[in-house]
Amino acid sequence: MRSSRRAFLTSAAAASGFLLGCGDDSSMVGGAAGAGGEGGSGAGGCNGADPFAGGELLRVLGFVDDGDIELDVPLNVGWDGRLFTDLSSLSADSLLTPNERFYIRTRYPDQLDPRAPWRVAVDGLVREPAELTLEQLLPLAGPRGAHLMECSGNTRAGSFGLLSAARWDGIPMADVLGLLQPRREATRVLVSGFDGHSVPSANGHSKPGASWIFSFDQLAQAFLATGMNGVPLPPDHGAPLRLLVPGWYGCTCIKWVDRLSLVDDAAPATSQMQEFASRTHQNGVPELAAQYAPATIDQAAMPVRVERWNTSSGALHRVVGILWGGSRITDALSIRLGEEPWTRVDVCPPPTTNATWTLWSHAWKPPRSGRYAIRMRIDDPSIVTKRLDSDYYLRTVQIDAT
Ligand SMILES: Nc1nc2c(c(=O)[nH]1)N[C@H]1C(S)=C(S)[C@@H](COP(=O)(O)O)O[C@H]1N2
Ligand SMILES: [Mo]
Repeated sequence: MRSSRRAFLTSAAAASGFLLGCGDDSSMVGGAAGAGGEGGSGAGGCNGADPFAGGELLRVLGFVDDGDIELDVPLNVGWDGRLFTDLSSLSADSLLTPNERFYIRTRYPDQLDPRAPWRVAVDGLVREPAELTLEQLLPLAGPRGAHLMECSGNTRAGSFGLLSAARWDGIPMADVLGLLQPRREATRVLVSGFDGHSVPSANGHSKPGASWIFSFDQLAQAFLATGMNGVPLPPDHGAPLRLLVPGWYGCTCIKWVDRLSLVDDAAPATSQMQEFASRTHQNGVPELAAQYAPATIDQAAMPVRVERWNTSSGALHRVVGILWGGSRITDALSIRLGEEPWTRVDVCPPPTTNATWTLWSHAWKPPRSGRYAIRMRIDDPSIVTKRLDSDYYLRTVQIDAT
């Protein structure tokens, strides 16, 4: 058993009631406080009696098809540098990922000199090329709220651990753009980040030059992050400046931002946009940035652990998971365990934001031992769930005792 799992079980046993979906809401992210009851005794689920009240958590089951990549530790360097976040310990009071466990995709570039004064070059369709300094930018930074990030290449091999949530500080891109002097033809902005690594990527996938092109509208909610969970942005997460585009895949959230170029609708999609075309569900590989669909995260859901409990009415399992992505708030979530019928899931407290994830849980009595594929779906045909519906987030649990 991984040490973080062990630590989790210990704390689970120690903190009575901490696993209740409607437990202490004092640290809910995104202002989602208010819907829950008291943690622990008697409060129960939002929809009445809590079948786990007074029960004992016996063990936490993992998922059989996950890779065996080590979680919660930085691996490798440069482009191949990764940290996969262990999501199995998520609870109502740990909905923000601590910085040292926040997922990493590409580690601090070793060719970046941390002592040189940071400058953001401004060029392209501007009246005059310029440079922005940190002295100019940092006074514009403020709290920007909790937002999750997900790598568009978040896969089962990494236990879907390229997904994390933090509370950010930053400078609204609208304010940054207000400092520029765009020419009238400018319709878009190319955001580039430092990408000088002396060690090439082993699989050759990551090409140098991290950059993404956005229309001005697409950046309305975006910000240049300067802080993460109350401290300055850590080096691996793009210090001193990284773009954060709420609701978009991580590949658009350029780290170590050092250039803003104003471009027009004839600008070709950058090599990074082309590299990520299929992972962001584009139609083929768009030639122009203007043809590129917004790389938004569709509504999605997946289980993060299955718990086995001993309750007053016998053995009972609880599937705990997250709901995230999308742009409309919904709790119309259903689960299917193996060949059993689809059943509505308790999303409790109900979601109040799409900016970060929401916990859900589902009490379950497996009819027999064996393997169960766990599928989720959204019961609202007007909500797009392409990735979810392709079984991308399907996970499988092995039940040895019912
Ligand atoms: N300069 C630069 N920015 C980058 C990348 C990169 O390789 N270089 N990777 C992108 C990808 S694919 C993701 S998922 C996010 C990861 O951000 P994180 O490591 O802070 O989680 O950064 C994005 N920004
Ligand atoms: Mo990514």
